[in-house]
Amino acid sequence: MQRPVPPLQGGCGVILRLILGDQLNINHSWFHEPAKNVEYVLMEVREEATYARHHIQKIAAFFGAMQSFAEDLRSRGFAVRYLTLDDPESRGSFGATVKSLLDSGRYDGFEYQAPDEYRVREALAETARRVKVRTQVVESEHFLVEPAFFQKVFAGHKRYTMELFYREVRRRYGFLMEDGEPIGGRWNFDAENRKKLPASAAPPPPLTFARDVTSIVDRVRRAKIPSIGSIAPTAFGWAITRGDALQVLDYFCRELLPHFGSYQDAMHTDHRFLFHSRLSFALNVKLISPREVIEAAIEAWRGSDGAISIEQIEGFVRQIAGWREFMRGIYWARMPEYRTLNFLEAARPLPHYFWDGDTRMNCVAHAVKQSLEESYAHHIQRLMVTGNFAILAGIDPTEVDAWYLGIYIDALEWVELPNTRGMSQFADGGIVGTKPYTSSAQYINKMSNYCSGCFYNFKDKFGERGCPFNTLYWDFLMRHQEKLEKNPRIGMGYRQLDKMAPADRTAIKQKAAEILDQIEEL
Ligand code: FAD
Ligand code: DLZ
Ligand code: SF4
Repeated sequence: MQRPVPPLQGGCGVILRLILGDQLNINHSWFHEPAKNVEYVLMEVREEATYARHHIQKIAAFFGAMQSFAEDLRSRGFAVRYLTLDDPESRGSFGATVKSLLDSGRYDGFEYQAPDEYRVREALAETARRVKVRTQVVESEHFLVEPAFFQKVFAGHKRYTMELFYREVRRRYGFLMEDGEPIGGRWNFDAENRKKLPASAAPPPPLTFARDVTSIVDRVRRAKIPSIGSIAPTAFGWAITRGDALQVLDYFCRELLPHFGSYQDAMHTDHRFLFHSRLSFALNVKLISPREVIEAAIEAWRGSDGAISIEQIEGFVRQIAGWREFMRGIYWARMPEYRTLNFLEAARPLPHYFWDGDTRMNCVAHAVKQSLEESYAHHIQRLMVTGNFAILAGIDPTEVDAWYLGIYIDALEWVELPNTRGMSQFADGGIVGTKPYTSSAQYINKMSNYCSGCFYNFKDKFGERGCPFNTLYWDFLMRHQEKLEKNPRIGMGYRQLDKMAPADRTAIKQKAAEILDQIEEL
């Protein structure tokens, strides 16, 4: 419900503070207490809803979370304007809308929190240059470390490594540390995080909500915003308020953390979420902070009296204190050129089944259909199924980025880009990771039950039903031999290739050419 904005008068020091859709942090110092002569604005704008072809659940989650946040602020006594997509004052973009509000003469100052995305940071800096009022940019007060910390960790180093960075973050916060040493005697229990889900395992269902977002979906449809995927608008399941997010965190610590690490990399046709937390959206829009998530999980681990083992908690802490912050560091160290990198010169268009899931490759069909229905796939589905296929097939990383940026509820460029273009597509030539994350069907079969129900044969690479991942895996190594063979982390692949009979190498090349020729029909 839209309540009237209290009458603040311009010309007497009224400040306009912009809150972006991913800045819903109630613990930000802006919100310690209602300030006189400060008006907050949240805005649904066409440009944000269309810079990628977003999943309808992603748009509903952002607008729903923004609306709830505005209501929360109002109930605490803050003066808030909420501009819906169809509000006549919404001018289609952050910059144009802010400019038009400021040009009204109602405000004497403009403040905003530093945006996490380069695109938006540039746009708002440009707006700030064009308006006549005093402008101030403040920190968003969310992340564990700032880009300067990242730069300091890697000063004098030839390359970035997640492990080095992660250790420094743990030292700084004392996460899982005792007397300056990592608890458990090791920094990283990754080797214990790779179990296949046993047939008898029954992961608990995800904790979901049943909010009615019909009015949002209607508004998006009326505005003819293109979207992908499906939604049940009367029973929207994602956490979109801080209260929801805290419940999801509590549920994770009680029900999922005990097995999180062990089955972190597992995939299963019957279990879409396994032991994953589903906290990425709430984290990325700042409903909840990385520090409180990590501290709650560590407390649950400590209180479990050994029932939760060290590899479960360390695996979780590493994702948030390590990977999430590391990706942000890379993004800000390497933008804007990062989004143009294409080390492997990949240029093929994304095949149709990324949009409809209609393929005989069971793993891809499952990962895509799930993504279209849930706006979610977990890390290994993103990396080792869709991402793996895209890199092996040589898909243009710009098309791959656009797909990931649109389809996932948690997708914001600062975290999507280093994960997709960097970690998954190796288009950065090894800035994020030390080697391309590619695999044949062997890995997918080891970590999932996808292959047993597949049209293709996971053991074959030559025949009519030979798994495309197998053929393309070896063909990829041959195609990029010049660029990759000196990489010590891929050495084993090339040694195996050396041992392969020349006739087999030729057969693989021929079969791969056929597969790529008929990529739309796989
Ligand atoms: P969990 O498995 O429960 O992990 C806990 C938290 O750790 C996540 O919520 C997330 O905040 C963090 N995390 C885990 N892995 C990563 C990672 N590699 N990078 C950053 N944070 C991580 N994550 C996004 O938040 N937004 C994206 O746009 C995004 N795009 C991705 C694209 C590709 C190609 C790949 C391989 C990964 C991507 N990820 C992205 C990382 C990861 O897949 C998601 O964070 C995770 O699946 C979210 O689900 P969850 O909350 O259940 O995570
Ligand atoms: C993702 C998204 C969408 C779909 N729509 C909006 C919007 O209308 N208004 C808004 O403030 N934010 C939206 N967002 C999230 C923004 O893209 C995100 O806040 C910026 O990119 C800053 O990183
Ligand atoms: Fe995927 Fe190949 Fe396994 Fe089929 S056989 S599920 S295409 S890896």
